[in-house]
Amino acid sequence: MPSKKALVRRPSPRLAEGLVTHIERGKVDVGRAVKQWEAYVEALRKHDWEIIQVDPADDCPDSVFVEDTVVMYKNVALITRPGAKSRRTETIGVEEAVAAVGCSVNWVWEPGTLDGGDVLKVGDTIYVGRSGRTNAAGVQQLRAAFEPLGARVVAAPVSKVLHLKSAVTALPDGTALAHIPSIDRPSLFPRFLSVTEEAGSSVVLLGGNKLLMSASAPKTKDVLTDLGYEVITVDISEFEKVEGCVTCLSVRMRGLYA
Ligand code: CIR
Repeated sequence: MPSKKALVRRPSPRLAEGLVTHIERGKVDVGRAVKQWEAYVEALRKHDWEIIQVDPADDCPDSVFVEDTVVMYKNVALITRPGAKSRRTETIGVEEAVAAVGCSVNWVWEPGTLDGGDVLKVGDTIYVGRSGRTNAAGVQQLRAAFEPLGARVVAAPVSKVLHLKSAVTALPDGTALAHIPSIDRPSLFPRFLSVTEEAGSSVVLLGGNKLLMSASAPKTKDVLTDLGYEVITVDISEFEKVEGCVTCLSVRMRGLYA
């Protein structure tokens, strides 16, 4: 069985100060968030993911959203340059963690900005959101890093939500799982299944037909279960209050690393 590793990072005690851009700020219960995070990590572990904990970055309120700091393709880890200045130092511990796993490491440089939440991989197609966080130079640098390795990079305007993956992720067969009202250009995705709940557009592929998704999208869970998927839900309400979704709490690596 190919090895499955997931990077995660324990929530900062300052999580409640996390950035909020497109939603009303809710009151975050940090103690509850830590319990939810532990259950999320346990769900990955239970489905054969080896957990790699990045050193916590307690001074960075958004550091639990580790997905935004690195993009993996083949054996290369592209360390991002997050669009929000308050998040820039989050990459330091992540760099160490991916190097320790044996990845080749590359970086996004100024003036580029890129958040991993804007990067959706479907096989060798890499969709990248040109969002409030990811700029044109960031898109260009992603292309320069991964196209020589065999990726096809497709840029997608994102104006209605924080990140591309706030509105669309992909099922194991490559079908885009999409909340259409949140997507600027749905026509960029050749085959999509539209869902009515915004949180329903975000799934983590656990392996085989198993999907991990937020408990706040019960109708989507029913739709996906009815299509033959085994859906595991986790309560991530405290992270949703600061615009997090189920993908952003981990970085999944499949097989190709050290
Ligand atoms: C932020 O605004 O950066 C955080 N409060 C939320 C980041 C969520 N990341 C993600 O969905 N990939």
